[in-house]
Amino acid sequence: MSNNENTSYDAGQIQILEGLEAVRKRPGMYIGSTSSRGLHHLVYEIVDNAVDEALAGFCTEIEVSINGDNSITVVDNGRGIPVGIHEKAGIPAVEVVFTILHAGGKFGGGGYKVSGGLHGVGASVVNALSNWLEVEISRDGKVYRQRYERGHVIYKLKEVGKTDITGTKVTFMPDDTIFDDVIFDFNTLKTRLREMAFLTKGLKIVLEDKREESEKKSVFHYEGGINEFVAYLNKHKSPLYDKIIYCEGQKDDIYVEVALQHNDSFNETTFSFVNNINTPEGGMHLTGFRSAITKVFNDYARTNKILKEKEENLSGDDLREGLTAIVSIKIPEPQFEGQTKQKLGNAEARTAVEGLVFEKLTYFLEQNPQVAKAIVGKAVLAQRARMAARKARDVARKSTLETTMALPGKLADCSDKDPKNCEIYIVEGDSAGGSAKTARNRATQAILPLRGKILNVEKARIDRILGNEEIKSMITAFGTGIKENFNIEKLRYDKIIIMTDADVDGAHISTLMLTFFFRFMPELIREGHVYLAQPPLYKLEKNKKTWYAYSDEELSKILDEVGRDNNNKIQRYKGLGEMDAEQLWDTTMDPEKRVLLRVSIDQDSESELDMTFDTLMGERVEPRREFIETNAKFVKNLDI
Ligand code: TSJ
Repeated sequence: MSNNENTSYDAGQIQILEGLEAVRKRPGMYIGSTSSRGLHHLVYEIVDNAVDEALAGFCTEIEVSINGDNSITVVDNGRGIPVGIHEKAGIPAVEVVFTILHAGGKFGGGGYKVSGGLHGVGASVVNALSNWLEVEISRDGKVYRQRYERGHVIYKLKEVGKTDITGTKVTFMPDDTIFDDVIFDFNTLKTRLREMAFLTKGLKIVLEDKREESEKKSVFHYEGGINEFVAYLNKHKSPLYDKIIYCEGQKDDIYVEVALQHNDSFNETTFSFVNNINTPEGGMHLTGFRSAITKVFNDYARTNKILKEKEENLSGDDLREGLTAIVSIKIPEPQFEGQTKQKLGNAEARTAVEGLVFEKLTYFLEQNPQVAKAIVGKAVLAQRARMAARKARDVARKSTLETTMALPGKLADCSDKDPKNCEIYIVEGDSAGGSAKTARNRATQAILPLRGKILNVEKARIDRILGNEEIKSMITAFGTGIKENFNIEKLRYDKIIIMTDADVDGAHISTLMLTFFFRFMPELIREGHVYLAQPPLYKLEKNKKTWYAYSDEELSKILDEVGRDNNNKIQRYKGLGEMDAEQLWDTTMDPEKRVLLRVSIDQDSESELDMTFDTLMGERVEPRREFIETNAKFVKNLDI
């Protein structure tokens, strides 16, 4: 009998190691990547388990520390992971959690699990990808401990002391042979943990950096939950009304929470979550939210005769102008769809959200007629602007006799018609545009010169934006259309390259263009079609040889190599216009030699990015400078 048990234990052990070995062989399959993003996912994975304990109602506080040696400790005050022998596995339940793949949260009853969504791969994955991991559990008056190294058990679970508290503490050191870089970034963790705290009202999350030189601490604790999330997102904006509208409730086994407030801007900022996981592609819960908003306000506007009988309904877009909202649902078995598995597919989520929001919002508007009037009033203005814009577009279309939209006159197009081979340079200023036209490879490189600063789309309504010449030229040149009519298949160029002077003004112009792309054609950025050209800052000539430097450091390095003497002729480029066509080609446009920066959106902190654009493009001057300096944060290096 005992012999038998031993055999199955060994067999089990072998399977376990094979499971964790698979994780070490192909870490990307489990955590997405071994980049900094994957590294930080290890922390979220462990924290998610503690948040599950909070959702189950047994944990009120989670503490996350970046330790001096760059290991991570996560502590909660929950019940403590069970330590009894797991029936099937024949080992303590806690050991199952850390050594068996996909065992996370699979025992213990009921409740919603954060784990099981996009990450939620389980604590065993973190264990497999750690140099070492230690777990300490306080429960039933005792403290238990176990240690693992690269997933292997170092000693059996043992009792190490007595206690009168309960909870779980996990410390791990990520494996430096697996991750590109094992240094944790305080701000990255801070953003995600803040979001977790907003989404789990009442839960206190503390983040502490204990590394020398960088000691700091942040505490997140929101009794108001997503209400406070909306207030936070609207912090730098002017709300249209004081209250934040909040709907909460349960339909069948789906728990729904929605918070919203309009501000006086023209953009919508809605973030949706399923079991605390961001769903940037939306899905059924978001669809339900949107139809409820459209229906409730149109009903209100009709009932109160704000819309006359013969007038058109307000569109969803009209009603969502200036809307900031959080839609958060908890659902026992989420189905994720789409290419990136980030879109909620459960049809019952749509009915749950739509029904709940319809009911609660209708009641709220009856109680708060001033708020209702403010929202409907803004939507009516948006509707008028939308109709004016449509009229203008119709006129524009008629004047070109319904042929395909004529390409802008300023565009020097390329001759190759296969988008895969083509790129378009958006160039600041006519003179630089002229050099670029001379320099380019006519077959594959198109040039679109833009005059002066482009319109700040954060501060203009749609009719003005679509009336703007520079913006019109970009839209027609790209061929994709915008917003919900955007179609990536129609993109006429594989690369869209922004080329501006390497100074503060140039950075500002780049940012204005990125803002436009982000608001009107975000897929362009998401799918990696947008780039920033990198013109050099210096030219160095010596003994008939030429070097170009793209930064002060690089210039200094070159000078060290060639010798710092009187024969050096250094030119500092103040703008693209100072380069002749040949220089522009050699330094910035030749695909063989140039360096491009590919623009990307950090998916894990899209709400922060939205705020960045807002602070940058709003009135306040102070935050603007800050952004230009941190611009590179959402710009990723890419050598081509
Ligand atoms: F990820 C992890 F496993 F490493 C981990 C789990 C890390 C941390 C910091 C906390 C946790 C965790 C797990 N905290 N609390 C729990 N709770 C349970 O595992 C638990 C406790 C009791 C019962 C029960 O039915 O009595 C069930 C469960 C799942």
